[in-house]
Amino acid sequence: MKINILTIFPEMFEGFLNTSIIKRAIQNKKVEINIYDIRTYSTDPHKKVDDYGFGGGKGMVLMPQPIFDAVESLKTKDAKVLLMTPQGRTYNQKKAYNLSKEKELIIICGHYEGFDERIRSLADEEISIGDYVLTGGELASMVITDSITRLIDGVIESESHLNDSFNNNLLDYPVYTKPVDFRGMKVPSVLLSGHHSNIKKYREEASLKRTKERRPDLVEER
Ligand code: 6GU
Repeated sequence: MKINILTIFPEMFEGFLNTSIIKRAIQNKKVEINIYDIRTYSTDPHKKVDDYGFGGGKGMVLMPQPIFDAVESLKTKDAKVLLMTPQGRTYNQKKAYNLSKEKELIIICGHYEGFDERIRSLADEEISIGDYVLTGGELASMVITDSITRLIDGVIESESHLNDSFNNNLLDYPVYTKPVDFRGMKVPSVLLSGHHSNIKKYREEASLKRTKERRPDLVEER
C-alpha cells in the first residue's frame, strides 16, 4: 500500500512517521508513505499557494494550480484521491477497513480558511474525522493513515484487530495485566482460571454490556 500525502506543512509528519508501529511498518515495507509539499508544485515565482477569496470575507484560500499539478503528477490508475475536509463524510472503522484494501491513496490536506471549490473535483471522496474544526487536514490525514496502516496484513498481530473496538459494532472488552490485586482493585477471577470457554463468554458479555452502557447507538445498528 502506498499513501501519498499533499500538505503545505510537511514538517508536521516527522514525529508521526518516525514513531512506533508506523515507523516499523514503513521499515518492513508494509506501507510506503510519501509526504509532498504542495508549495514545490506552485508555478508562482514566490511559490505562493494561497490568495484572498473572491467576494471578500474570511482569510486565505488554497489555490487550485499547485494542488491540481501535484495530483496530476502523482495519480496512477490505481490511486484513490481523498480530500480532508470537515464537510466530508464522517470517518469510521468500516471506512478504515475498506481503505486498507486499496493499492494507493492520494490524500489532500486542506488548510487555512479553506480551499478553492474547484479542488473538490479532484477527489474521489471527501472525508471528515468528526464534527469539530481543525486548523488543517494534516492531523486528519494522520488519523486516517494510522488507522489504515495498522489494518494492513502483517503490521500488527492479526488477532489484535479482530478484537478491535467497533468490529461488529462492539466496544472492546476490558483487559488486565499484573498485579492481580492493585490497591484493592482485583482482576476478575475468570481471567485467572485458565478456562478458555468461560473467558470467551465473559469477554463477549463484557463487550456487549460496555457497548450498551457507553454507545447504545452502536447496539441499535447491529
Ligand atoms: Cl478532515 N479537516 C479539518 N480542517 N477539520 C476537520 C476535519 C478535517 N475533520 C474534522 N475536522
